[in-house]
Amino acid sequence: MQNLITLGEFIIKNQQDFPYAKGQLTRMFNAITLASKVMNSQINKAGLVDELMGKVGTENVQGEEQKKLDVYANKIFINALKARNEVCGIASEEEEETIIFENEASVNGKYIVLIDPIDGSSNIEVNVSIGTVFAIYRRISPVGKPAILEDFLQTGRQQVAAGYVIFGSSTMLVFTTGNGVNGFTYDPSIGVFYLSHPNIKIPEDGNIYSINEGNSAYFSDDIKTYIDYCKEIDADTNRPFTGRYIGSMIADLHRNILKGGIYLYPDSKKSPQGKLRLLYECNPMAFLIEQAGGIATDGHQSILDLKPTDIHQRTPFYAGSTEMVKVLQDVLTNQST
Ligand code: AHM
Ligand code: MG
Repeated sequence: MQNLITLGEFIIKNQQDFPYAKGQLTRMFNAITLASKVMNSQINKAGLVDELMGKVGTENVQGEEQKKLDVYANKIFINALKARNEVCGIASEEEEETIIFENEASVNGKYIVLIDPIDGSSNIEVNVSIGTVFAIYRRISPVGKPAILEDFLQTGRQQVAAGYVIFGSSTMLVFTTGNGVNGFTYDPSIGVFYLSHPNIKIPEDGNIYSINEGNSAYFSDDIKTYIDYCKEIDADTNRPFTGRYIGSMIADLHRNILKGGIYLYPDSKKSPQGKLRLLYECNPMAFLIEQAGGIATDGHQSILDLKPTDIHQRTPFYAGSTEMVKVLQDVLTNQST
């Protein structure tokens, strides 16, 4: 590590780039980092503590089984954000309805947070990387009153900040406030996040493709054509590409952002709208990827320009290195590869 700069110092030093009140951003990030530290400590003992492992026996609104850690993380992030009164509403993968705070302090909050508290839940029990992903918006409804649904249904372009925490071989927070992307690595022995990855840029080209190829039978011909292209031998374009798929979107994208690559979760006969959720998975990752110099698209347009109609809606999602995503876009618009 070259420069010992903490996350707190970095936010204070760079908050002039944030176009709104500085203390508010600091307090929201304090909430997110505090909750991340709690999660880090809990995840590290997940195999030891029964209360954290396994299923709750309930399903979330997506019809997916909730894991104990999903429910725990949801509670921790909501409570940390609620306690700081900057946020007037939260939408979470684990909550069917939006959470709209009605207490006097919170109705004056100017921000909305959309969050997937644990992404990659299927990996919890097998000690593989999982993460948390969040998007922050300014509310559009007047302060002083409870938030309204339209506050949550803004396009991804309106995000004022977004980020993810990856709980991997180390824990990292990666975020943007619209002025580039920076990554901070957590030192659990002293409880501090340090700037470890300043000004992250995704390589313009790469040779990693990440897709659940087991679903191939359900894919469109275009996606099958693109997968065949990834596997062809061609020295000029460094093919065949390397296949890497963790099954935690944050971990797959984190690797591809650092190394160069493309991530695909298409619509298919199995998942007609795709699987990933626009508001709290794809939008924040798309904001980060565009800020890092890459592309995130639903195959037709930038993810950030999609107009949401439902807090839990899904979208096809293709994201990564510019040159790689462009080739995919050519295939999807039926141009030759
Ligand atoms: P989750 O938020 O319920 O964990 O679901 C999202 C996850 C992504 O992290 C991952 O990329 C994808 O689902 C994996 O899905 P599949 O098992 O269909 O490949
Ligand atoms: Mg989840």
